Amino acid sequence: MEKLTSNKSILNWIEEKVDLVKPDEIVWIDGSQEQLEALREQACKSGEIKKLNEEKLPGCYIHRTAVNDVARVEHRTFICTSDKEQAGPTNNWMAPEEGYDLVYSIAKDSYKGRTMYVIPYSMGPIGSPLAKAGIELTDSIYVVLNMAIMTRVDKKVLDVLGDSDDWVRGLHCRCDIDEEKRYICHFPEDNTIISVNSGYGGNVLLGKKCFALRIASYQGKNEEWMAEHMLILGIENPRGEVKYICAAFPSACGKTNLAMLIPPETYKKKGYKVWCVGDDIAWIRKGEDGRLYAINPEYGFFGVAPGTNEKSNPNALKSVRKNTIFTNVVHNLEDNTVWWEGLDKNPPQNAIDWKGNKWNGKESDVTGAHPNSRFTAPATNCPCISDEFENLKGVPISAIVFGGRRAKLAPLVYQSKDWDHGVFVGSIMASETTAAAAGAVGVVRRDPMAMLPFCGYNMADYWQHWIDIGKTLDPDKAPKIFNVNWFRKDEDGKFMWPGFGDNLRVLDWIIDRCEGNVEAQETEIGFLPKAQDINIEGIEDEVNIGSLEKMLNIDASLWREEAKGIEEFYSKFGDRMPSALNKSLKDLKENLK
Ligand code: GTP
Ligand code: SPV
Ligand code: MN
Repeated sequence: MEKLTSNKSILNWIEEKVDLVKPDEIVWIDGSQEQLEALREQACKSGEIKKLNEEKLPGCYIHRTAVNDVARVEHRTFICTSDKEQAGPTNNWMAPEEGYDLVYSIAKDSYKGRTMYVIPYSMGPIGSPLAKAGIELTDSIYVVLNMAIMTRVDKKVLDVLGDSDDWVRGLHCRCDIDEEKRYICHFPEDNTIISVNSGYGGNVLLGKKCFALRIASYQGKNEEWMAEHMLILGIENPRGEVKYICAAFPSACGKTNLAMLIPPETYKKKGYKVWCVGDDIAWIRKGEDGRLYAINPEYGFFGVAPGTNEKSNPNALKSVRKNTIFTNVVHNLEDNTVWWEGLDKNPPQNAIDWKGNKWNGKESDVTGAHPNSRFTAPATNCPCISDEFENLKGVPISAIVFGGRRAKLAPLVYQSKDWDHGVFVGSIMASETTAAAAGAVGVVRRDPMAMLPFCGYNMADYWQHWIDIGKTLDPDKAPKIFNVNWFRKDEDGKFMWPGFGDNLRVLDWIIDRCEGNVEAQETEIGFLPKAQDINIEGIEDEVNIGSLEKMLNIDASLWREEAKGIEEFYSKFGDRMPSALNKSLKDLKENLK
């Protein structure tokens, strides 16, 4: 088949990998609809995907991964740098030589009898100064079809790249989906990712977490930009002005939901609108006017299915009504559609669950969809996709928001004192774990900037990078930094804040703070809203000043405990710890005395 480029660095690398994995055939993916359609047909024939009801879900497919392969595997994810210290205490590390030996020995000959698909893709709008190119080699059509939704797969990527070798190398081998031999290895010094023995999204769609966060965070450190686990949304006020916010929450903690939120009735009536630029990843760089600008490097949404419904996220639901791939959800055999827990109160009675077993929703005591089941949908399907989604320069950021799941401790919202203190607020993030990664669910773990599993280098150097970026910004132009917690619970274990669309009420306060339109009270941890400044018009039956005060309460003894946890965490980084963060921690402890 015709090669789509004459770029030597690409052709040589592919040749090397062909010698290693020995495919029967090589197919270059040009992103054309005809080619993708032929692949869909082929994958339907082999059973890799199934076509869903064309009337109800046009262009949609369902796929099941192996039962042992349903989430990211953080304990098998490695950063392979020459110096162990470069990876830092929060990453698994292997020496590059050892890493290559290990994955190559597993990948060797693994494409025999199979086809190698060569996927050229762009992270970010093609031609944007913030975009970067990648090539992924895979032996899975499912991966090709997902990459074609999640990234810009196009021959043009290669034309724009020309002879340059500034592109990220990705090799994915399904092998035997053997979890004992599953490795996701990153070689930041070589712009290379190698993933073996998995077929689950986060492990194999190499443009996403592997490139756009782990490799890109490392590139950003060296090139004065930032790659963050953040959604990007625009809030349009009744005057038609749009302010952009980036927000970092850990996996399965509400980024997609917030990015697509529908304003509460009272806001809608006044003329507020919310626009989605991105739901998972932001690449951020200083623009010519001195402000920070963000692009969404992705082209689609790889969203959590369970809990997505007409009430929680109608825009996500509309986004998955066509040209979407569903993974590990319930296959409803009654009408060849899909279902998941929390979609509605009518589970199908004649269905197949995520494990491939017969499933009767009314009688079964096991869940039908995996808690980390996902949809892969084109961003352009989203009814509230921003007009700026393809803007090559990105959108100017007014506020950065951090947040996590904390049943106690963290208030509904607070603001940092300045940029450096904001970096501290991000660095002390912690959250109860979710099903997005293999392992126990609901345990509080420290997850700075929601980047714990995604930072491609030493976390202390990453914090220093944040501080250094701040130094290049005029304080008037730097985004203001906040922390939110939608997940605080009362004594009965119930969420105190209604969340979802009502989160706009908190973003409204955040924007008011950025514009200098509202006062705040200074506390031990930062600036908090006065309860009466959070607009609860229309939800008075769920929230009142008294409950807001509880959500905004700072329990000094809990925070003193927290400070100990932070200190212990910081101590892992030794003298690499930025002094500004040590100072903020010292101030916090002093304030809590
Ligand atoms: P990743 O794709 O893994 O990065 O996840 P995400 O951060 O995009 O999370 P998502 O928006 O998919 O939400 C995950 C879960 O959190 C879903 O079950 C939601 O129902 C729930 N959730 C989202 N927002 C809220 C909220 O404001 N309040 C509450 N209580 N739950 C929420
Ligand atoms: C996450 O886990 O943060 C995700 C899904 O967005 S994955 O692609 O698996 O990383
Ligand atoms: Mn994510």
